[in-house]
Amino acid sequence: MFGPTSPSPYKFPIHTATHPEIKRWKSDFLKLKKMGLCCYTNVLCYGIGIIAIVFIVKMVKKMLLERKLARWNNTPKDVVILHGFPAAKVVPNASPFVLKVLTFLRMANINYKLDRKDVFGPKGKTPWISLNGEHTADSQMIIDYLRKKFEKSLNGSYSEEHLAIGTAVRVMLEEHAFWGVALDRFIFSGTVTQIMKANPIYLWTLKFVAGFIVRRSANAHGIGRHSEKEIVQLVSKDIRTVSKILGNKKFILGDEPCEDDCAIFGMLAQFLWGLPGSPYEKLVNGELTNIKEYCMRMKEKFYADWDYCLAK
Ligand SMILES: N[C@@H](CCC(=O)N[C@@H](CS)C(=O)NCC(=O)O)C(=O)O
Repeated sequence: MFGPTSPSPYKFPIHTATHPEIKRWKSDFLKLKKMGLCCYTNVLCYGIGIIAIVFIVKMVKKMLLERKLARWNNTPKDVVILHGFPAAKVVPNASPFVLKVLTFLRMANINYKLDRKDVFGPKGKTPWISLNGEHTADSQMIIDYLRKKFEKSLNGSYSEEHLAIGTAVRVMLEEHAFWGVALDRFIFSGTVTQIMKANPIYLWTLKFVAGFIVRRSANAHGIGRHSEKEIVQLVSKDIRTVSKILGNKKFILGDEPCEDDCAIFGMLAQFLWGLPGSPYEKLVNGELTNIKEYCMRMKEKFYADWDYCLAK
């Protein structure tokens, strides 16, 4: 037991502030404190730096977007400018969403012009349109906007119940089967380099960059986590479902096309013409004859100038 009078078990008096060992501890402690402070300061500086860079990038992006939109503020009155990719060698547009809007414009007899330079719009995607100084992005929002603006309803006398079937088919194709197009074109078969008209360096860069975006987005969606075989099975099932719903009808709901036929054609045309050599092309070119006939019918009705569109 130690008491105030018992001898210290330590070899030196630790309470002596001047003892060299204590002095060294003190200085080590001060050094550590300094280092810690430095560490905090560094983290703070890096944090501020990163926030500043993010802010600057956002501002520059915003400025560039404003400039881009300003270029399209004064266009001919009531002429829709449809911004999108240039025509591919095999379809008037390799984006099913651009082809959808293009088909709508033709179906509704609305004057339009194509712009192939400012491809990506206010939401960072294609298509988008400019009309009388207003800009709209997203194919479905574009169609909703144009329908109201030009008072064009393309849904004829179809009942609400019928129209709901068209919408369900459209959404299945756009939100699910679309990944079959993107993954095959940029990752599995990589046919984007075959179907687009551009120099090889540009095309290989596009394949690499867009391939990275497609892979990342498909993973976020969930479908990209399956194997190629599983994805082909899932997407083929979608196409078979459309084939069953279509049956012997001329268009998705009957003898006349409806608004959703624009989107349905925009996507099915990719499977038939836009993915050469893919399992989907084999499916619609072989077994699912009604899908092929449907595409041919839409093509004849709305693209009498098909070859001209491809050559432009
Ligand atoms: N929901 C959009 C989809 C448009 C879309 O995904 N476009 C693709 C080209 S087919 C795109 O711009 N992708 C670029 C990206 O995701 O960053 C629409 O209907 O317009």
